[in-house]
Amino acid sequence: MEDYGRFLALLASALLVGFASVVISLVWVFQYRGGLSWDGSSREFNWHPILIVMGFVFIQGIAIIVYRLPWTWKCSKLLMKFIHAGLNTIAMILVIIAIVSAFDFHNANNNPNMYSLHSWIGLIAVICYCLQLFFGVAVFLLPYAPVRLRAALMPIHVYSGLTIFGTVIATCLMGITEKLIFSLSNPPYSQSPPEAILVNCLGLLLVIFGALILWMVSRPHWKRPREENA
Ligand code: ASC
Repeated sequence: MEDYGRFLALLASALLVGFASVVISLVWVFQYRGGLSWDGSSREFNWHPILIVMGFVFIQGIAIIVYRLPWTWKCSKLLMKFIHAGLNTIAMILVIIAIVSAFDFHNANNNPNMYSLHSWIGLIAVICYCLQLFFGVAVFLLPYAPVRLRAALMPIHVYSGLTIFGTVIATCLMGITEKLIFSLSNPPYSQSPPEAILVNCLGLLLVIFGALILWMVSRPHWKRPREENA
């Protein structure tokens, strides 16, 4: 592979930034927001940012680049498809639990649902992600679709996957911002208390993580070499 060292450096950076994002979301919840529970309180809502950062950002990001890992090029394409679909399935389960925690918290406290732009775009992203996974499995993993159909749909699968991933990160930024505005009052967000700085940094890391994944996936010379009949 051309530039193996540079690929590894980018991969290590992405893993570090992604891991740091998960850790910061845990610090946010445990240090500032009272931790986790499943009882309709704001501690139930706290599952939402943690599971979204873990599943929708970190695991989805890794799922996007699994085909690029050079040491997997010896593995069968089918195995890599199972890993790609499996990681996305794990992410989808975490995302569904995350959404339920937000709705459950709202309903238990008579808060309205689905009025914010965060919730509109977020729900659309979740629905598109589920459809993407369903059609991805049906067309590319199961052995039924003819090669011409696969070839015609592959650019759409790649495009919609990357669009969903970018949209998810944008949606996280909206969610983070509205949560800080809602929950910081004494001192308010505008006075930059430590929680606000920490969570702003989380948003920054999510953007950097997305930028690293999109860079790695868009370098043509880091693509898995094509096999015959694959
Ligand atoms: C697949 C697969 C590919 C593409 C290709 C069409 O299912 O493994 O490499 O679709 O056949 O672009």
